[in-house]
Amino acid sequence: MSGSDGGGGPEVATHCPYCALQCGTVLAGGPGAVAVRPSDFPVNRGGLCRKGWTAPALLDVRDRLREPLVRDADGRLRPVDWATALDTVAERLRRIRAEHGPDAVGVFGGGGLTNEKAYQLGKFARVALGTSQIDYNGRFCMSSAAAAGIAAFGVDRGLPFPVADLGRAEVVLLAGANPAETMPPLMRHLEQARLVVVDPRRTRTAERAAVHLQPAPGTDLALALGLLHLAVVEGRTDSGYLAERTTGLEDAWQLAAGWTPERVERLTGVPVAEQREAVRLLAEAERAYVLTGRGAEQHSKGADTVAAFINLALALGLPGREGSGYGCLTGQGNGQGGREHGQKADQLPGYRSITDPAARAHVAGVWGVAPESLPGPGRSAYELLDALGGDVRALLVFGSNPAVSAPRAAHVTERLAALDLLVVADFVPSETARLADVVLPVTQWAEEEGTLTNLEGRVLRRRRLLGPPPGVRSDLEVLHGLAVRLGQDAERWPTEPERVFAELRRASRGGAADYSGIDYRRLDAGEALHWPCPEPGHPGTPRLFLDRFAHPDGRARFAAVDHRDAAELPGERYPLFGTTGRVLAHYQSGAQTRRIAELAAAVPEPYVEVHPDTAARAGLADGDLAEVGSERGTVTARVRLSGSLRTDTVFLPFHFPGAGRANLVTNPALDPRSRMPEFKVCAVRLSPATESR
Ligand SMILES: Nc1nc2c(c(=O)[nH]1)N[C@H]1C(S)=C(S)[C@@H](COP(=O)(O)OP(=O)(O)OC[C@H]3O[C@@H](n4cnc5c(=O)[nH]c(N)nc54)[C@H](O)[C@@H]3O)O[C@H]1N2
Ligand SMILES: Nc1nc2c(c(=O)[nH]1)N[C@H]1C(S)=C(S)[C@@H](COP(=O)(O)OP(=O)(O)OC[C@H]3O[C@@H](n4cnc5c(=O)[nH]c(N)nc54)[C@H](O)[C@@H]3O)O[C@H]1N2
Ligand code: SF4
Ligand SMILES: [Mo]
Repeated sequence: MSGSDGGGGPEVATHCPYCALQCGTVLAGGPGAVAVRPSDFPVNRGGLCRKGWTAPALLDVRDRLREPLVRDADGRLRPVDWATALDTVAERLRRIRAEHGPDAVGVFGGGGLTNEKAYQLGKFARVALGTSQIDYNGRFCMSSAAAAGIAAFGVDRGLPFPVADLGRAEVVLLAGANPAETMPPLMRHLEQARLVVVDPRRTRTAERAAVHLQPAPGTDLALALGLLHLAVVEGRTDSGYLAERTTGLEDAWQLAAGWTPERVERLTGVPVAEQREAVRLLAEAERAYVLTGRGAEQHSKGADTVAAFINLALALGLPGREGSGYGCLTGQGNGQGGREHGQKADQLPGYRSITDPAARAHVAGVWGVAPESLPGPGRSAYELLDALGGDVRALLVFGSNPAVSAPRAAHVTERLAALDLLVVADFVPSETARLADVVLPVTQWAEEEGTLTNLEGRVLRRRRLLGPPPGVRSDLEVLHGLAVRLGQDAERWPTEPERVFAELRRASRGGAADYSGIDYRRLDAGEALHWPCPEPGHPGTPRLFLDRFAHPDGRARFAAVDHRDAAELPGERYPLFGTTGRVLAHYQSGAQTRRIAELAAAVPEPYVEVHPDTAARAGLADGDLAEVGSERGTVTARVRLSGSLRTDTVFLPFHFPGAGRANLVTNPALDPRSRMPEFKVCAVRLSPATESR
């Protein structure tokens, strides 16, 4: 698909570097002068958000990393050549392994890495390092929905249907998702639908809603149980579907029976009439969807909360029916593929379990090692970060900025500083890279080839417009260079993405996420290939579950779940709910978007959204500098008044560094099933900042 536009130089068809919608784009131009325009790709249909439009500026940010850096005896990061940098890393890794064993080396990956990088990183950890200690930032993102999806349906694919299917929906329930800011072009597919939005804030998405349910943070599980309760007692369930396609409603009902609408209103603050209206809209629609986002998922009960929304969808007969369904809106550029190829602590490629003997034998065969040599499951992301400086002495970070994005960030920063060796591969000096002993400068999207898998399970090609800047290498080259120095056979660590993909296909064969029928040639010919795609002639699977769910009996499973409180509730010292999330102009830890002038100007500094009454009680006015404190720390942020917010809740975007890090206050309480931290609720207090008092 790359070629010439006839006059203005080369053009390539590729995708935006940021979120999981993976809007189609066309890049043109050359170094220092890259232009982007949207393509008519099905997910974005000619649209882009502000981040996509400004993405070319990422290629030339002022402080782009262009040479490896090693911290010297004076504690300063100094430029070195690649051989010195890689020798340094390999030598120190060998020493740490000799002294403390292979599990003393940890690896932290990212959902923004291409499929090829994610696959190679998991293999690198298990084979070249022999460590079990690998996990990635997707644990902070999709793990609760994945746990619930696997339990209910037998397989986890964010959307088991193409995004474009949403365009025919009559009603869509969005639980804790704000796509008007987090995936703006997705809203084009929701124009004709009536929306039921569940969010403590009146977001831009909620402004479009027919019904906006505004629960207190951390109460969605009770709300979802209440909606199921209403669906059952009002006779709105689909009995034919329930009998044929599901099991377990009785057990789920045992627990939902106690959640009368009145009790739900008392706990969540959502009026009975609004609960009824939401259920009525969903049940009366011919085509309806239930979608969850991070607002429902990032809780110490996130997996059960998603399960409760899936229960509701099942009761109404939505999943596995053409034109209806349940899905989770996956977040990062390769949030879907990133969770399939083995950078997760408990996982091997093909979305296989690392404890399954057959999976171990298959993958070990592809890797040319003995199955017994593969380590077992490691720690989850937060648990790994929490262990740094203890039994984990070294950490390699590829594609994440946990000093800003991990919960209880001050503690995580301390743990990072306690390491014997921190290595960060990045293209910008992120807050985490600045703490590193060795920084490795890598290529980015428009400088590399590869594949990503978008939120609908469709495998896409990332294509190169530019060569890498001098001094910069790809992540695959970095892994190759380190593997060889650790005594691996160079042949087994290819650096060409297409060769890595060929191996990934074999490793995935027979797994849930089977890519074995997909290759670059088919993708470059424009085929729309959604996994599973088990044979070269297979058309891919845009819609899962139409005939059967992926459990052996073909049925979806209701989950028997009950409400429980957030790990921390407001009380005397910390009287408010603190919640966190995103704004349109910034991406994640902000490492990328804070460096782009237009985006930085749009939202230049940390802020806290507060109801005017709550602000007044704290002695704060719009624009004042406030402190938001919790049991774990204090964030300093500018007050933004919002009359539509709940009076018991404040909201912090998490895109800012330093004293503005929302994660200084968040609670690392983990979901017992998914190990997801509770980013979306903790107890806080609000006061004027010391300097403005
Ligand atoms: N602009 C932008 N877009 C992005 C990203 C980004 O950083 N910036 N990141 C990408 C990634 S990785 C992800 S995961 C997605 C996330 O996409 P979303 O899930 O849409 O994003 P969030 O803002 O984290 O959370 C959504 C909403 O949850 C609400 N919320 C907070 N607490 C609760 C609660 O207890 N219950 C409910 N029901 N809602 C609650 C918040 O008010 C917020 O509006 O976005 C992707 N797209
Ligand atoms: N309070 C709060 N905290 C949150 C959340 C929340 O809602 N609230 N959301 C959580 C969620 S859903 C997520 S996904 C995480 C994300 O948080 P992070 O994991 O910190 O995500 P990014 O800021 O995207 O960091 C990616 C880093 O890797 C670099 N990078 C990008 N692509 C590549 C690549 O191909 N190779 C290499 N080597 N580097 C690359 C970027 O420059 C950047 O520095 O944050 C989580 N933290
Ligand atoms: S919605 Fe996501 S993929 Fe599309 S342009 Fe914006 S950031 Fe990029
Ligand atoms: Mo995410």
